[in-house]
Amino acid sequence: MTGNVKDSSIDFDAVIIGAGFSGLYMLHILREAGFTSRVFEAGENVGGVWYWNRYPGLRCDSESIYFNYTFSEKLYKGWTWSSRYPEQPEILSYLNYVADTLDLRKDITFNTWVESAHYDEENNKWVIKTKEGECVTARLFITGVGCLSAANIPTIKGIESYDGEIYHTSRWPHKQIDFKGKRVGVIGTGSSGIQVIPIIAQESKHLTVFQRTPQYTLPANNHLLDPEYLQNIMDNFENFRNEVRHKTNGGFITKPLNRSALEDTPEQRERIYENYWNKGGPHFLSGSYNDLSTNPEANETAAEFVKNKILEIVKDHKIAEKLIPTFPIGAKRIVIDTGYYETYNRVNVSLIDTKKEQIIEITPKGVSTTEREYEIDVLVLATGYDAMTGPLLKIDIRGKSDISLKEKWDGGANLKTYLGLANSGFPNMFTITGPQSPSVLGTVPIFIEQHVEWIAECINFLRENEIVEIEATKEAEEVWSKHAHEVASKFFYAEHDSWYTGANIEGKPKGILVYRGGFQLYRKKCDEVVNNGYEGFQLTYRKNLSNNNSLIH
Ligand code: NA7
Repeated sequence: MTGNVKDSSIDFDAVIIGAGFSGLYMLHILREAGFTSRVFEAGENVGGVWYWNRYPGLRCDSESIYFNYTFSEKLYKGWTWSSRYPEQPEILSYLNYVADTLDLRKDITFNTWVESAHYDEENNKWVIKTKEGECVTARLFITGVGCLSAANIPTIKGIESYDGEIYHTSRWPHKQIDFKGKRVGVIGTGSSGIQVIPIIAQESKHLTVFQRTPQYTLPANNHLLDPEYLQNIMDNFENFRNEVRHKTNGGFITKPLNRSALEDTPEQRERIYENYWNKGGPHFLSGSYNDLSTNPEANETAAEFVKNKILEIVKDHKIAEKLIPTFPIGAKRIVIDTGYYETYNRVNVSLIDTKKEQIIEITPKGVSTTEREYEIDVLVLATGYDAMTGPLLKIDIRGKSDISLKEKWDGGANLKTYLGLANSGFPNMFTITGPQSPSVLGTVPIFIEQHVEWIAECINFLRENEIVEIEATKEAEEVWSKHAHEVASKFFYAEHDSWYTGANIEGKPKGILVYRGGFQLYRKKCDEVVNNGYEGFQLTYRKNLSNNNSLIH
């Protein structure tokens, strides 16, 4: 891999994990400010989740015009998206374009898995070790490991005995999988399943979908982007950037109507919902009535509309009934699709409701349920992720007194962070889009930019003020975690089982993993911390240290 340089130096100002959206920008901004940095990346190229996650049909559920960096006008204007919702190969090309344009690869070590990061209290440095045998030190340790990057591999009995081809959607091979003439099984009907199912149905001999929980999905209404529309954004870039960064949830510019769903007549509601359904994408929820997430009765009107759509689209009533979700709409992350419900009108597609016909085991030939054995040539696991905390807990991260992050969070049962960015007991460590930050509840690259810029400003502050150590206090963590719970409680479904709460992983304690206060409130809180002299952080000045530790270079 070109650019996969193993630097001869072993001491850096910052070590960053991950060469996705987070790691690339973090590296760039620190390098521009004169800090020495190294990125470790497990993949053989840049991209992060967009490198690993490449199943057919994969598209992002954020609109492409927002799904990029906005920090550089030149960078923004040097790239043209083709369609409303970007598909994975295009996102990956975009990140390669960024890495090339900013010449980032020379500071990235690819094909390298960070196994551990331990804080050396005596020298105020992080000691980072890789599976490949490297050991480096850094004043600052920054994780850009993604929110949805640790695959949830189901522990179904017999899975290791299966003789056919088996793929998890998040670790898709870097070659085309041939489904032609094959019997394919898909386990899981979240966003990944819902995107891959229509494509496999078209290519395979027969597709059997094993559905545990039906999910709400809305038509993406994807289309090619009008060059005039794009030109208008380019011509008004400064306004666009300001709007995206400071007035919205990272791109969801549609504001909800200023009224409750219950204020309208059923006919009026039908017209509103139909309008937003046809617009496509998540606007159905974010752009229609203002109380769908706070009032169960209002929520039920939107859920009912989608249920009726399913009954209208899916011709076989029995199949349609199986596809109707029974939980509040929006409680699990809303999915957007292209032709999902229509797929169940195909004769080569079967739908198994595994709550009624349970999966007993995977056999060498296929999937065995309480009813029968399904012979399967290719088995696709679309079973999602150990979200938010999962990617961090896969690494042996240890702070002061050799306490691991896992111990500190009690495996997740006692999850407390400061702003989702920092943790008490873990000085000089920052988690980009970490648990209890807005992370996935909006357009992720825009949220990443805010985190990266906050961290970079903080690091500059440390350098300018000869501060050797910055550490979140326990009190600040308590306050932040309480606030995260309070803002979540306004959403009547916030504790519903989903990957937002960790309930999708067997044995994982349920918690509030994402910050639901909104991006603008979050940004304001982060800015206040800075304006109040890094309130909630304990700062250790060099002059107060007996060992006169060296500063950030
Ligand atoms: P999700 O949304 O977590 O969906 C995973 C699906 O897999 C879901 O239908 C699960 O059913 C099902 N699942 C998980 N484990 C099992 C087992 N053991 N047996 C049967 N079915 C299982 O992950 P996705 O990858 O689709 O999407 C994640 C996010 O990525 C998405 O929200 C977008 O933001 C992008 P369950 O609902 O738990 O009953």
